Amino acid sequence: MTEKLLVPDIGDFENVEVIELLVKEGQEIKKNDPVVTIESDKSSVEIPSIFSGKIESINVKVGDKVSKGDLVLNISSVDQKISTQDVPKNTENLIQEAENSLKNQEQNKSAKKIKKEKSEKIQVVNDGDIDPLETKEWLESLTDVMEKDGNQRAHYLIRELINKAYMEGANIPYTQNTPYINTIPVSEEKKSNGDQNIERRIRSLIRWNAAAMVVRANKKFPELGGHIGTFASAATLYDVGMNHFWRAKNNKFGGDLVYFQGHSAPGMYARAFLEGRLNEKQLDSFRQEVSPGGLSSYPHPWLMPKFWQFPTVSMGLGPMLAIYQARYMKYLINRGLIKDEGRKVWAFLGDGEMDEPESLGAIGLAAREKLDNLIFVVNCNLQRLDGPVRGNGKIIQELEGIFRGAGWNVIKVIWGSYWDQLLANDKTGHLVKTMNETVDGEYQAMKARDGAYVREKFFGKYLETKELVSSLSDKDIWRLNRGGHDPHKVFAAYDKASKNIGSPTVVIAKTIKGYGMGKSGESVNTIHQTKKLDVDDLMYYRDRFDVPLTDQQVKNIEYYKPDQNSPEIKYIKEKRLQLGGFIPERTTYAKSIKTPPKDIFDNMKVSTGKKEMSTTMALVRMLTNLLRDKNVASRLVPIIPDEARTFGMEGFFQKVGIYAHEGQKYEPEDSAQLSSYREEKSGQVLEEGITEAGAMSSWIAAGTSYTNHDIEMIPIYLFYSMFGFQRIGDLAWAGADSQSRGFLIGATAGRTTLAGEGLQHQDGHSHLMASTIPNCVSYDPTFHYELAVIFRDGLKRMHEKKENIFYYITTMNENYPHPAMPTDKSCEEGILKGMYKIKEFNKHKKTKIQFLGSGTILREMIAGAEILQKEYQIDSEIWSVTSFNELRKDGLEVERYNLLNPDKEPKKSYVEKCLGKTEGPILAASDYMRMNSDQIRPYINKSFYSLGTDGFGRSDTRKNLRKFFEVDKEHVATFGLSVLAKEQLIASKHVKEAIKKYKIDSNKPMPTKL
Ligand SMILES: Cc1ncc(C[n+]2csc(CCOP(=O)(O)OP(=O)(O)O)c2C)c(N)n1
Ligand SMILES: [Mg+2]
Repeated sequence: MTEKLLVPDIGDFENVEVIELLVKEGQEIKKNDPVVTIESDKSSVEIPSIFSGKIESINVKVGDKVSKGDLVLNISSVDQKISTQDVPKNTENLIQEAENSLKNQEQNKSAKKIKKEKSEKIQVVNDGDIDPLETKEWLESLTDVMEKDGNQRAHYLIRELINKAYMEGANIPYTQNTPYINTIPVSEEKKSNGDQNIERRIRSLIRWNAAAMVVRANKKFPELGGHIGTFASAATLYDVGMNHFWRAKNNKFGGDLVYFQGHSAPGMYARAFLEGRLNEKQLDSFRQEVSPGGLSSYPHPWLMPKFWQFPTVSMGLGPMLAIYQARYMKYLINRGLIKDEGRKVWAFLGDGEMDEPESLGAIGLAAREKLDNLIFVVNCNLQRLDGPVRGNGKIIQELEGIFRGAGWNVIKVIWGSYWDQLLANDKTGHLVKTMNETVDGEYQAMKARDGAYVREKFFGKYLETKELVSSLSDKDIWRLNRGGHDPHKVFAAYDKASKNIGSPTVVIAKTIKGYGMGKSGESVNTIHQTKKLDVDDLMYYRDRFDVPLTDQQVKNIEYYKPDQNSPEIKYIKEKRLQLGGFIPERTTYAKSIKTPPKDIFDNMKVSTGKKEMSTTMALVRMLTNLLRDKNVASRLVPIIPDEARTFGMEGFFQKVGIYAHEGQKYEPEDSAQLSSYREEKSGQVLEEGITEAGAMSSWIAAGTSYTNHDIEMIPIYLFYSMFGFQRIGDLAWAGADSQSRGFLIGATAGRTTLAGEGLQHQDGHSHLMASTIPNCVSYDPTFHYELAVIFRDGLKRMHEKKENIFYYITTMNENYPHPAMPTDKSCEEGILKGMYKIKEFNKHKKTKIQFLGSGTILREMIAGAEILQKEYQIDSEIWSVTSFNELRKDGLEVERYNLLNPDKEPKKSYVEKCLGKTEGPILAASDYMRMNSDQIRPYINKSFYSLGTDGFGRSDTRKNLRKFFEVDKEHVATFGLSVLAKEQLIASKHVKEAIKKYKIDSNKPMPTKL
């Protein structure tokens, strides 16, 4: 039966042009196959067929204008058979979810209730308690409920009580905090099966070697720096993970991903030394990286590409990157690109670091997306660089409140096992009360003193607590340990964190900065920067951790590594073997992606005729083409921070869907439209919302997918160019260090091209920022074919040849016609190298000038050259400069070669090759600061002048902005004349005339001063 395929609802648009026919008459197609592409002045979308069958006739052709309801084609439809394959994806997801939820319910039912020992503890008598007996009764009832019906029931009743109180109008003070004790009660602690004695010995050796490598390096060269106190506080937190939890990547498993706290790196090297992965010579080259084999100061994959996976030392980036990494892992799973193996992402953070806005900036996303594959460990040693993190408060409680409020599973590990008995004996609750009341400044000061001081200041506060420790010696009191130094407590916390379902977990562990360093460092404000220890300190450290070194060996600051066959080395290796290999380790087994055929962008190499288009739109068209390439399509990761409509990308919503881990639980308002807001569990677009930092973190996760997930992906992050490097520069640097591969697209770029928006939106410097990153390749193309050539080359270099570079390309929102690609064979090479001749005016053969233009300003130069040709009989050659940055890189290299090889034939820079033999002075311009084009000045021995958009942007029309910044065609022509006059090639009267004619105010101050 013949069916008619009509143009569906395309939103507010009418008379939209058909730009591509994707099918032919007689062709068999399936439901949802795209049949034509239509394009408005803002975006292009494909119309899918809603029938399967054979196309009888096509009713539209390229160039036709269509509106909703117009006939596209007739199709002889085949009956739809209902098979499992035809179940719409969403329904499939619903069924799957329903099944999962049933499974979970079953599991919950069968989960045995945890019976508690009857607690004898009675809560402390609070100051405001007017009826302690009644309080006792309520508390006992609660204990009974917990014993009889379990925690869930107790929670339920408490919630009901709170609700009831609210309904009755009671004003309940809000609290996100629990008492200042461990979250996991002793009765629920899972015990480690490790050999604690041997683990302690191993840990002690790692501690020693980590400190020794820093001290040795600084003894040699005091300028090298390094940290001892941080790892000293975190050793147990890492060791328990290394011995029992973190599974390495191997041919059977994808591996857990661990973000190490940057300045705890010496500890990781010290462990790798015991594991036999690093040798003494390497440890001795800590922070001496210039010669090969040196160990980098902090985790830097660029410098140690086989070891480090994640750069973390710029505080705040680690937490954010880890959250988006965990989210991206789920994205890959939900898209069916990797298996769900229960892999985890662990991130180690400092308590001082948590003050960075980025550290907490994305924790809401982690909870919202139910990232139960994510575990934060915050090492609360109560100190940062200068002193206490919260002298007057309690960082652990503060973080607990923040994370709990955001929906995280919070596990506090405050007290070590030596406290268990004391807490059990705290019948009056005065111990917990003291713990609650003591501020971090006091906790820190106590650990810098001794047991007697703790007895007096802490336990001495109340009679009841004094009594509690009356039988303990000062030494015993001193031994009362903190949770983060107790392997049992840490193990129990990690165990619980690993098994948590439905939310991310944060383990907040209390430790001591400079743990074990005694008077020289423990809890001392200056410990962060201590990198030298004198002999006495070293002796103390050796004795404290029973490191088997003689006094002389200590004086020599020797490393200690037990024999290969020692129980310690055997144990450490065995543990890692059981966990699949070593961590950290960076490997990649990803297959490259075959670059799409050359003709994939052919439609961008022909002239658009009169049709006007922006380069942003050309890019979106290109992406649509790429989604038809079978090798590339599934690997594209379009990332947008709430700007899809700005860039005309809304067609992607329907075509590939927006990633949403829960699918779409609602019918979108625009469901009847072609570009409806479609969310799906297997959606491809990462619609990040308004978070450039988050979007960039996703880009890094996807750009390093080839190493962290062994699958090459192609992230394309489109953003307002002004909110790119300027906003997320540090993340871009970390992305570069991580060897991320992918595209950053600075859309709506150019100081004068983005009209209207004004000072804070108009970008005239992002290319200069891009040029600061060594492995960033950047381009500022003008025409669609340039974009196509650049993009395809990017795909090839990054994703087929696996070069560790990334691309920054600016695209603009100015609409103009695009010419066909010049047929000159060298054009493509020129586009990629940074410049090629696009036009020549040589009618008059008298005077000549060279114009170099970039981005949209190239068009002003062409127009300016036309004026000179027509009105002043001046010839010109016009060069499209696709990248001043790339030209400069080439120039730098050539210049260096020539200087270092004085006896060899000098090489020519590419700029020199292009312009060396040309006639006339050079005038260069772009929509960026003059510094952009000035970059190539040194590489051409000719008179060189530049125009640019130095200064603050402002809102106005494009025309007025270009006049203001003096980069419009009239200024190009006038400055062109002026340059020629200065070179004494024409009379200066022509310049004066032009200034008058084009109403140029020569007394106007520089735009930088306005
Ligand atoms: C963005 C940034 N700002 C400043 C620093 C310098 N810095 C390095 S460590 C540190 C203190 C860190 O304190 P904390 O997070 O508590 O870590 P700890 O050493 O105590 O474990 C500072 C300020 C940095 N690395 N990154
Ligand atoms: Mg700290």
